[in-house]
Amino acid sequence: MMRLLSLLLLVAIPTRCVAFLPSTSTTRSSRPSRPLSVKPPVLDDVCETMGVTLTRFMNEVAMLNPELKELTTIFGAIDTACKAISNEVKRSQLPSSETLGYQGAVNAQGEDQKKLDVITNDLLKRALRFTGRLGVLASEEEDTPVDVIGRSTGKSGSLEIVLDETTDYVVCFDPLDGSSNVDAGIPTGTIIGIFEHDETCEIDFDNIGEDEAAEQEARCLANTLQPGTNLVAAAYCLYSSSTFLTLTLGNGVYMFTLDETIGEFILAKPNVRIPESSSIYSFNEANLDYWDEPMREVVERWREGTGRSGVRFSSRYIGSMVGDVHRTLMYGGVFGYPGDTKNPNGKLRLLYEGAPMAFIMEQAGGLATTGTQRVMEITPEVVHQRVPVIMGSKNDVIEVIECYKTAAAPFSRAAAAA
Ligand code: AFP
Repeated sequence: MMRLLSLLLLVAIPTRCVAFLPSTSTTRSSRPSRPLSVKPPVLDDVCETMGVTLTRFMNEVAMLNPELKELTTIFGAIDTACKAISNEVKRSQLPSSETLGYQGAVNAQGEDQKKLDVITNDLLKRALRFTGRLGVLASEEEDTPVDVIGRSTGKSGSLEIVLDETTDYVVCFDPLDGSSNVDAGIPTGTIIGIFEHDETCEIDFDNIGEDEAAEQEARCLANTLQPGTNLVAAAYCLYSSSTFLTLTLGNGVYMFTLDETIGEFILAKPNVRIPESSSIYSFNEANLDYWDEPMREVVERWREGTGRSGVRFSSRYIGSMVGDVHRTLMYGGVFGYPGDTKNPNGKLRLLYEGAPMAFIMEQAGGLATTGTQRVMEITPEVVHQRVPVIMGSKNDVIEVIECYKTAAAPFSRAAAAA
């Protein structure tokens, strides 16, 4: 019966979901070497109607915006990978499962890899590779970005790059964020950022010398090193009481929930908006003594109820970014991992944690800052670069930014780090 009802819901969906204004981007031949953002959309009334599958949603996007057709294929892969990862995470708790615990290796950041980190990284990589739409992908679990057609030699910085005609996108992801707590059944998530590929990146290995090839390889890998303002899409999957897939294409935030009876992501919350003010903060407060001074001040005020709103804040912290950001989007709040004296750039990674989540947060009406800079505007210098992150309800994040601005001595991250 449940299955029947769900199917009926699907056939009753509207014919139009999302329309974008005519875009100035992007046929493959005319696209400039640096990406243009997708234009803001025009939304039909029917877009507020729930019950659209992710596949249907993306088909509508592609129908109205033919230049985004290849993005549909990427989201097809993400859809499949998220369902598969969700199953892996759930089944990992069975006594017969052998997927919990450590792999016995460390990743590029020197962190112990969980077995599930490796499994989910391979899963997502395979799903994306076979779309034929990717040039380069970068993952938390890879030392350096990997091309999806050629093979990594396994040595950092020495990759065989082969880019073919259909390679349009660069995808950066953290396959299983929060995995250090996965054995305890804590919510985990996948975070994904999608950039357009720089089309000037073609390497003619047969006709150039080694030095020139190495130079061109470096330039190709730099495809991953783009600021968040160049993102064309971002998404996260949350593996929790339900499996959620939240995405933005630069035109608002859409939240899908997996209906397990039919195996489809169903649009549950179109046009998600985060409350403008809140009374919840979400930080690892054990680090408070080491934080940047302005950050400490604001949180102390919120704790005492002497902040701008005069309201005493509560604390909610899972220690798993996707879960914490998802709750922040739903209820309002401020999630952060600020810089501190031990780690001036905090803990989170810019390319596959900070920037994609900042994109989603901004598209939902929130803000994301380092305290002194908009997260979306930072150009990474290296793939695994860390970034201080404070994101969430607009008015509360503004309070943080202002405190950094008006700190007794003008706050300087370099000075704080010295
Ligand atoms: P893991 O993937 O190693 O569990 O790290 C999770 C994370 O990157 C992010 O999801 C959390 O917000 C943050 O680290 C938690 O860090 P602390 O354990 O230092 O609070």
